[in-house]
Amino acid sequence: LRTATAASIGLEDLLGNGAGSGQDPAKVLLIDARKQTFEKIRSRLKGGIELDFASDPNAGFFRAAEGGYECVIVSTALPDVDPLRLCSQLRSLDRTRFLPIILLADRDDDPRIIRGLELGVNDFLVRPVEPHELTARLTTQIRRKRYNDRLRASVAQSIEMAVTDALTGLHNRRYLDNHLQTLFERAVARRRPLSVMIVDLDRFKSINDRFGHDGGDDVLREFARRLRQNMRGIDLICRFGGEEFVVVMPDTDGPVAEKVAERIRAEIARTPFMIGKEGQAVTVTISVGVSSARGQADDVRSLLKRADMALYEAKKSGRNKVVG
Ligand code: GH3
Ligand code: MG
Ligand code: MG
Ligand code: MG
Repeated sequence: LRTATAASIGLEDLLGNGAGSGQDPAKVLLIDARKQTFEKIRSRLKGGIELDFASDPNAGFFRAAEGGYECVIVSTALPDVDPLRLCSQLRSLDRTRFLPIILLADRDDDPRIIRGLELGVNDFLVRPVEPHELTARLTTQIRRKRYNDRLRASVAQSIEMAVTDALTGLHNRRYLDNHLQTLFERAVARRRPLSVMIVDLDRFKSINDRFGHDGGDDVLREFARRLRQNMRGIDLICRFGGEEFVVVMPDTDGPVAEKVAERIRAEIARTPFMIGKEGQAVTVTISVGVSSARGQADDVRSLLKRADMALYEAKKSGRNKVVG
């Protein structure tokens, strides 16, 4: 699974990745009206930090939003522009929400520094900038940002893994449990149709028996791929367990859902699956039970129950069938 490695990064990876620890240089953007300030600050920087410069606050804002920077220094010396407004704009934009901001202010500018900190500025520097302090404050912000970025990515990937089936990459049952109710309520409230199909591979035990568990896994993966290929982006496709799959189709009534199911059934039966390294061709068939939401009086449990009963009918009456 693509997400497995990144999600398993340890605390050491997170902490060891700060600026100045042999990693990529950090790009920092200075927004200040005077080129002189830029040259002064750049000459006082230690290695590991690359300083860019924007003399125009609007241009600076857009460059910060384009990404690639790990910290931005906003100077209070910006004619015609409120530097604090610029800071709060950076804070409110998705692209720059987590970008550290350091306010560069004059010694007697306490009210503005305090206001900046209230607005979410991360730190401040006071002119004239002392070289060690400059590097220390920048390094702290860059290290914190790198740590937070990795932590955020790791949390997002853990969440994704918790709702993803590792074998097929489809959503898992937990995801379905969380989302079907929402999709159902939305459909009922908008008086839109909603259909569900439960798909079960026929005689799957015998595929395992003939080709081993790995061969069976190949079939499940390939089936998931074909299922995904045949459904729309708004359909919710999940591996319910074992060799059973559930597809939720918003904006789809019963007759259309049955047509979709029939198309998939025919495609699966028509095109053999290639199993194992030698690529043995195996014909696989599926049975499908379809049900549709019946408005206010209906609920998710009975919707699934009806699809399951239809599936049972399909199995009982000979398999390789769709029952609605
Ligand atoms: P039917 O047509 O009645 O559905 O027959 P079946 O053999 O498909 O039915 P059954 O539900 O009895 O068997 C399903 C088999 O699927 C049993 C189980 O070993 C196998 N299975 C469940 N999960 C996996 C998996 O992740 N990989 C593999 N290879 N097999 C699995
Ligand atoms: Mg079964
Ligand atoms: Mg089966
Ligand atoms: Mg089954």
